[in-house]
Amino acid sequence: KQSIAVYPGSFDPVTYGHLDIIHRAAKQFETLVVAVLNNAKKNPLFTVEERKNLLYHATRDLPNVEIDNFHDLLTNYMKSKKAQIIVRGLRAVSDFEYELQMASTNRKLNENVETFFMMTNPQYSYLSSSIVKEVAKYDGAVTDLVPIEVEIAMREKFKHTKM
Ligand code: COD
Repeated sequence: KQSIAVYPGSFDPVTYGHLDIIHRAAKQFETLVVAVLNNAKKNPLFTVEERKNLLYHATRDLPNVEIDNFHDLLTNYMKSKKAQIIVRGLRAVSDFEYELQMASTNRKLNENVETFFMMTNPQYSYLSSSIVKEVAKYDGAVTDLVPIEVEIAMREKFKHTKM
């Protein structure tokens, strides 16, 4: 019955793990809004605009995917978009506790909000933005982990941190 779903996250930066979820979720909803959190507590590598641009490039072949950003509470943002479904990805048991906490909090804040979980593609189950940043920082190969634009953007960021 629902036509719009929101896939929220830090996306610092987007990886093939995120993109796998985006492709699959886009098939299930009329519109999928990928929403980047503005004021992440984790000291981000990319600005919100940079993260949005990378997402925009990576999803340009998906006409029903929108890229946006939000600040403060996710449930407030959902209200403004008239959306009631949150999409999240699960990689391992270790994700479960945090995800349950978030889904329950969001439900408490707005009882109409439902969180839909999608299992990771086993091919990407080990993949996270932090791992990708670490590999790129030390010049490891990230070609199979992120789109080429993301790889170039990371190299550019880390260029100055090397001695
Ligand atoms: N395979 C499958 N899924 C994956 C993979 C992978 N390889 N990698 C990541 N994912 C999934 C994650 O499990 C997650 O569901 C999603 O992709 C995004 O991941 P991240 O790491 O970019 O995003 P998070 O977890 O940092 O996002 C957290 C939010 C920004 C959604 C959260 O902090 C939030 O909503 N903040 C706003 C404040 C708020 O409303 N708080 C109340 C609720 S707690």
